[in-house]
Amino acid sequence: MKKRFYTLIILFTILGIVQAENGYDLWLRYKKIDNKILLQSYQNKNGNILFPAVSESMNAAKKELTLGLEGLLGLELKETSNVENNTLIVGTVESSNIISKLSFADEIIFLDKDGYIIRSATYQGKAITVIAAKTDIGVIYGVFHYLRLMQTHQSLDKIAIKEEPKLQYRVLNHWDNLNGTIERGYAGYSLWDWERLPMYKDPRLIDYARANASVGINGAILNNVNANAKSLRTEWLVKASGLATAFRPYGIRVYLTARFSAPKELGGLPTADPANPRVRQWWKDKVAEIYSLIPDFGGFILKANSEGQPGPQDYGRTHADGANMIGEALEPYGGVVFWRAFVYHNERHIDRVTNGYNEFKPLDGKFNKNVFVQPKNGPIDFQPREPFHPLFGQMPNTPLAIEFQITQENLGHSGHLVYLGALFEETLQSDTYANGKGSTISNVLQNYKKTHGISGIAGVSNIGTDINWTGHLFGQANWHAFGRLAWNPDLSSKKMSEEWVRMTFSNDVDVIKPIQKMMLMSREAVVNYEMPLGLNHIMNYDTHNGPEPWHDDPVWTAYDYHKITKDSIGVNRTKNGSDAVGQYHEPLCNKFNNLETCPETLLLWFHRLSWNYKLSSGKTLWNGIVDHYYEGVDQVRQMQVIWNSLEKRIDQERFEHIKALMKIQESEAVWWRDACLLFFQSYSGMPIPAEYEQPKYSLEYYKRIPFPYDWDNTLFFNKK
Ligand code: BDP
Repeated sequence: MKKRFYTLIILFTILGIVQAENGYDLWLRYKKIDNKILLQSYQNKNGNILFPAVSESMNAAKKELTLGLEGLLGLELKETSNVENNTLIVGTVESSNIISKLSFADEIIFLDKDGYIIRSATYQGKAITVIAAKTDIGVIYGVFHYLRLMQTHQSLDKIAIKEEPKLQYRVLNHWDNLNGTIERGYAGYSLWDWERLPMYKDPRLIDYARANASVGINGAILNNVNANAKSLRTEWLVKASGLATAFRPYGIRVYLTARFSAPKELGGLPTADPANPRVRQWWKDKVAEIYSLIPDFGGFILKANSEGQPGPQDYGRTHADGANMIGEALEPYGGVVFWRAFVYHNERHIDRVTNGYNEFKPLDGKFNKNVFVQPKNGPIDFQPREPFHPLFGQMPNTPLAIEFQITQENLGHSGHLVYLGALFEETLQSDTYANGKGSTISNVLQNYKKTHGISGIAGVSNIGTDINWTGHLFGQANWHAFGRLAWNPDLSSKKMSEEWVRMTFSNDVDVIKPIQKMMLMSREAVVNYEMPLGLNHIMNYDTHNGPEPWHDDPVWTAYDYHKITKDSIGVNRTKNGSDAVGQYHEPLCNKFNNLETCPETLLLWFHRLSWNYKLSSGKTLWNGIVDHYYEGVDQVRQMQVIWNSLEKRIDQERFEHIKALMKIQESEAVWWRDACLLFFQSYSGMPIPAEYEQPKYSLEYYKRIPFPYDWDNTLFFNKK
């Protein structure tokens, strides 16, 4: 028996299985620092620790510090009661006598509730390092930052860090159904084990909370925006309270989706009209019940009068009427409402791009003070590239929270490596010109804190039960980037990607540089091979994976999005067209309207052009489109070469995982390229230049090939 055990160990070691990493530990791997000099200096700084932990959150922070020091430095957390040279002191002014006596104690008291200071200081002549915060949750954030300094090999000498989040509500939006499936989720099933909750709390929930807290996320919206009223029934609320208990020490509040018709479906009322006093009372009672179970409940998200969901317009009321009813119910408890602005009419004569603005702009200033209106980053629907949503900068009197999608619904699901840091950054740094130059979306979002006392951001999660959480290991980078940007929307994707690679793979520049290069080129690659030059919404109708620019049925057609004919392609959204440009402030309106100044990346979004239109390169539009699709595939192939060159530097399991997925990405990029170009060619009649590798199959083949994933259509819009 013993012999067999040893044989197995030897076998596993040879196969590299023992050392293999499956990605579960995310960016919190805490592997021993391999640089001897650094290790020594870190060990010196962490030999004595003063960390009186008096609350659940403090204990969680201390546990994390212990884990980090053990892993990174091979040190046990040694607590001391005397301050000696090189003591690390952690806590708040209340929890630590010493912190309360520091020269910068006042600065700590005036920090934001989530803020923290990490500083090298002296106390009674002894050199100390302090991690101090105003609240216990701030201590957690500080500890994660401190560990990150070591994880990314930064010096612990002369530290002077002061951090406060730039946005207050930093939430992950899970599109999880009550049956455990996830709408647009590509990493397994929901992490919420409803059946065994609230008695059994999967330890994974703690790791989920740790990961979120490590990047500053402080809210989890538990269920799908395509709502099921059942989630508000008492028995489900009790279960949700189990999740709230698990997350609470890490500063994560839970939120629920509210189905607007719940007063009818659950309360038995004949109506859900927000003007009806019984309906209003129903929401008040429901909210009171929720707070009795979850005292720090965050609030609700609502998708109303959108894609078939019920809403106030069913009763001739406005979005503001509906949102305010819910807002008023939550207000006494400090809860908030995220009221989504993702609305569009399924009417072909109306330009969908203009719908959100048209419905919400007239309501500016009409919302209760605890209501966020939440537009998606762009005016259509999470495409590889969109201009920013025109509501940003146009709702000065209503706090807007931006919604990004982290799950790659339209960007290759979990089969493609697409680093979204670049997409998020592009949007957040877009200038709305709301108050002249420099009114970036980031600034617009932050400013609501000053004007309305609340500011927020939401990301549609890409997390599921897959062992590595996100299906594609690089999906972790998108979760990380979202969180980091939620805390500080002005971080650069370059900086975040470097940090993530250091923590996820290695601090060796020969690993960092190539991986970063792949990440930073990947967003432009997906734009190129899926929808270049402002093209959009030409993906498969059901799965949203793979090309289907030919989709055309009486209800929905891709033709509205590309409007292809034998002469031209693109949508005229100029002043002479649908005038979507008119929804942007000057000088953007004119910039987009004018062909000479419209960024080429958005050309066909705003303009309808003939195939022979001359691009800035001097090439015709047709040849430009062809070039972009080919470039996209080339970029993926370059990424593949880069990844394959890292074989000896990455553990085998993660290396092979990415290598295999890169093959899928390459073949699907070719699929996108060839199918789209053949389809466009069937109108333009123009050739794909002979020097390019020619499509292997016919357009008919691409129209016929079965979509590789037979997505369960019954989930769509939560039809059950
Ligand atoms: C679309 C998704 C759909 C969502 C909807 C939304 O395809 O599954 O329910 O957005 O955001 O992109 O409400």
